[in-house]
Amino acid sequence: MNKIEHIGIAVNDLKQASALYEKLLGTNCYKMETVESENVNTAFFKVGENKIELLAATAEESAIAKFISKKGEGIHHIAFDVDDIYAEMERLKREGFVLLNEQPKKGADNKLICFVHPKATNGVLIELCQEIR
Ligand code: CMX
Repeated sequence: MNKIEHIGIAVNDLKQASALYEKLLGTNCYKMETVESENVNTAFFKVGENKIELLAATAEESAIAKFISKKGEGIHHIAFDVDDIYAEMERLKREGFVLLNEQPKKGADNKLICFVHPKATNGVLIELCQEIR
């Protein structure tokens, strides 16, 4: 894995949280995107080499809605940049991690993504992401 690509933060109100993070980080949101397959609206911020992704649910069955109802708003996942997501998924499977999808999915911000179950990683949801070139 190359670096932390972004940290995902679950929020109730994307507009309100975006305005707050713009103030906090002193930079404007550079992208807002809806990922229909994940039932989320997202807002991205650049912080040096890294990014913050704010996520709000668009449906009750969204993983974000479930997360907030159980744990409240807060850090939802840490995403790592990888060069070859297929190879990393195979490697993690061999190491005994539980992957939440068999094949990479198309995620926000032009990425192929795969999640690792938080129960297999000390309670932290991990995302692998590879830029779609
Ligand atoms: N971080 C840490 N723990 C989490 C978690 C998270 N983000 N989401 C759920 N959990 C915990 C639950 O609290 C629960 O713990 P306990 O058993 O101690 O209560 C456990 O994981 C299992 O939870 P669950 O209720 O049985 O399962 P869920 O239906 O909530 O599913 C998960 C959890 C991680 C499998 C599911 O959210 C998932 O598949 N996530 C991947 C997809 C995703 O998160 N999409 C949204 C983001 C998309 C994007 O980045 O664009």
